Amino acid sequence: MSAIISKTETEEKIISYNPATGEKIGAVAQTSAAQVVNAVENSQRAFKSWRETSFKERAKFVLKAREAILNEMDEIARLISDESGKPVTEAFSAEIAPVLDLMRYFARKTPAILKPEKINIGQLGLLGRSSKIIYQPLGAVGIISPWNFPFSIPLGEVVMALMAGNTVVLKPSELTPLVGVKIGEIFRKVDLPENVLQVITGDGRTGAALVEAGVNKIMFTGSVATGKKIAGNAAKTLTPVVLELGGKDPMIVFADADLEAASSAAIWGAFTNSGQACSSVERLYVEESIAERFTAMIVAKTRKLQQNLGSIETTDVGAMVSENQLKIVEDHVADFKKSGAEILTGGKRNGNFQGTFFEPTVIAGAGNEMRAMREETFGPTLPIATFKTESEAVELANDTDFGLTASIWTKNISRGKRVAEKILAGTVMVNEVLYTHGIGQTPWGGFKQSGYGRTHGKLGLMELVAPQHIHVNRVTVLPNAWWFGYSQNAIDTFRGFARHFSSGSLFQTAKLAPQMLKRIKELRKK
Ligand code: TXE
Repeated sequence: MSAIISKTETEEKIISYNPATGEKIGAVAQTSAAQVVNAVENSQRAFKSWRETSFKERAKFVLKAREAILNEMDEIARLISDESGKPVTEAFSAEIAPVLDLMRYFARKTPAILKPEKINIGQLGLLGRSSKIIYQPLGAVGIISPWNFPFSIPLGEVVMALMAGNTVVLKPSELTPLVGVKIGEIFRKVDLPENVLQVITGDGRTGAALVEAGVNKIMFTGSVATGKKIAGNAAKTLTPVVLELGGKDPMIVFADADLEAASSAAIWGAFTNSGQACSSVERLYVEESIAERFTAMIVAKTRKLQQNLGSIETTDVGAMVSENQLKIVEDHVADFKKSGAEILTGGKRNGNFQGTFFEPTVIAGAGNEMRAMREETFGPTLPIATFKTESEAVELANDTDFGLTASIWTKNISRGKRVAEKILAGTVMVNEVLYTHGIGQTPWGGFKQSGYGRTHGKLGLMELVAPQHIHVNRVTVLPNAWWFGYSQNAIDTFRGFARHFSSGSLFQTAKLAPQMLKRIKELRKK
């Protein structure tokens, strides 16, 4: 059963609010450092038996949890929307549907992905030896997750960690703790063995305590600043970390692109989840010859977006998660204005609401020298800049500290692929934008300050296991030529190893046979 710690020694509580209305929707405990240590110890104990379970048994729990989610999908979507401010439609499209697909995929495919692998050691003189890699679970994995996709990010990682044979301690964001608690409840409902998954609520202090509590890996998604702190603290105990940090993702639109599709993609890429996605379009580079027409299409489409409470089905853009987040957007919009860019639509808080709504904002005349084009905004802004040549577009797109995703629009697919390979980002899409986190089969992670390591896909699963090399020698009757009993004869043999054996050629290695025999005889005598 997954334990949800509900009381702290200090009785300190975290209140969860609906950011669209300001209503209080619940309260959870601020888990203390001592409780975190206790949770990790319990996790390590549970690991001893969980690691012995078969893939089939693990999959059974994951698939049952999947059923449980399907059964209460509407309530879960509503909770996600209420706690984060996002439209309930996006709770389905960007969180529930993709994570259910991920659950099915890893429940079925983990055994194949983690199948022991034979290595061809290819050394003719090593006959009788064989090598293989097996994948061992790591132990207790700490997952520290953000508020922007409070269901799909942590749940996807939980499922992958469990399938690989690890136990998990999950610390959801303090802004969306109830969704995190819900994940714990789902697994409790399907009778996951005790302490295999524990959800500990709390703020950054609880997260920091988890990093230092003796977990075997930390999977972190959040800001660059916190990522750096976590990497520093984890280094003290050599705890490995995967860091999925922010982005300042570029979209490049060439003149030959399908402009109808590209303009719809641009506004969705910039404004979905109120722009609070690490792979949001935060910089749009348009080829100069079509810039005016394309910008007009974007402005017209943006003005048609419905901004409203997330609970209303026709809402396109909901509230932002917090006042703090909204203030960053206000600051960046002010920076754009001050730097000479032009606000074409939006640009301010939406005064029709009490909550944290910022109008979808389109900005023309942006340039990479502006601060707001360099720092992550994480809000509903779409700054547009222009370029003249393909190489200029690549240069502008790469002129950033980040490198999570990028998007290229052209009807010329070979050009799209050529440009894609020049962009320094973990994922580059041609004629697509933002969404591949929703394909659990594909790797997710960044270059540069966007972090390191991967979540999702085969590479993500590999982060959750320790590859172990097993080497077997079936022929022990002959001594190894390189063992002690060094002599001139040994040196001659090793010289032969260097000249003939390491060439990989059967013919060359055969030449070494008389010298090898001499050496073996010598060793036998000793
Ligand atoms: O993130 P934090 P915040 C970016 C985005 C946003 C900014 C700040 O630019 O404006 O980050 O968001 C836990 N040790 N992204 O303040 O602080 C914290 O409790 C261990 C990008 O919400 O990074 C929460 O669970 N853990 C991003 C988680 O870290 C600590 C998603 C994230 O919080 C900790 C979210 C510490 N010292 C924000 N301090 C993305 N990559 O998608 C905090 N935490």
